[in-house]
Amino acid sequence: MTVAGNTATSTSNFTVLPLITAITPTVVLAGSTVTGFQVQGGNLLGSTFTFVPEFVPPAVTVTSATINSAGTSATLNITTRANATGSFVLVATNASGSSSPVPSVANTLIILNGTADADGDGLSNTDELQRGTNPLNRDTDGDGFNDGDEVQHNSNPLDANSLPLNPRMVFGVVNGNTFTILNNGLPDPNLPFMQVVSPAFTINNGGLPDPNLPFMQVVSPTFTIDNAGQP
Ligand SMILES: [Ca+2]
Ligand SMILES: [Ca+2]
Ligand SMILES: [Ca+2]
Repeated sequence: MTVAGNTATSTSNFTVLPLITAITPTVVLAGSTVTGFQVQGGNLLGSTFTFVPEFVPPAVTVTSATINSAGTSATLNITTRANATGSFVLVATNASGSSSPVPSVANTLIILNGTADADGDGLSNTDELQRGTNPLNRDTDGDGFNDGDEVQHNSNPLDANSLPLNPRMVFGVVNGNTFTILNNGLPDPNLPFMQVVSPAFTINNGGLPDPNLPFMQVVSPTFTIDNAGQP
């Protein structure tokens, strides 16, 4: 036989098992039909496809499978049963045997409940699959703002360069360029933990005010908290 241009010989017969190297998509909803489910791999000719573990009734049903002539890919149509959630491994079986049933990123299909929010980012799993965000990652584009906050504040959760116009509204914090707290006093050993003991206490916020801030937030570039009283 020839593998990757190298010819190997054997004095005994051996079989080449079906191999699955990738599936697309890897996350689907319970109670749905997926057409054009893609399988990549090798030695797939003559294979039938099943998802394990197999339940009665089945959680995932393969309704059709078309394998390319090279045996390197297949296109399936599948349906998932309502309320059947969890992880399932796609296994290809032909006359030579079966592909690995060991779960890996290459062969594992995750089925989610559409109305749930698996990653807790404020968007339902159904909403995320429709938007193209990852229902298993709070921050799909990795820009520090979770998917639900980005949608709520009109930035693109799929573009790390698209940020909420007013990050303060998301985090509820001051984001000025400079923020300093000076406390020159020495701590009093008799005070409860974490109380301030200095007669003067200053917070210097070098950032510019945001006109969109809610009422009662500080808008001066510099503000001071003076604690002259006794604790
Ligand atoms: Ca979510
Ligand atoms: Ca998400
Ligand atoms: Ca984000």
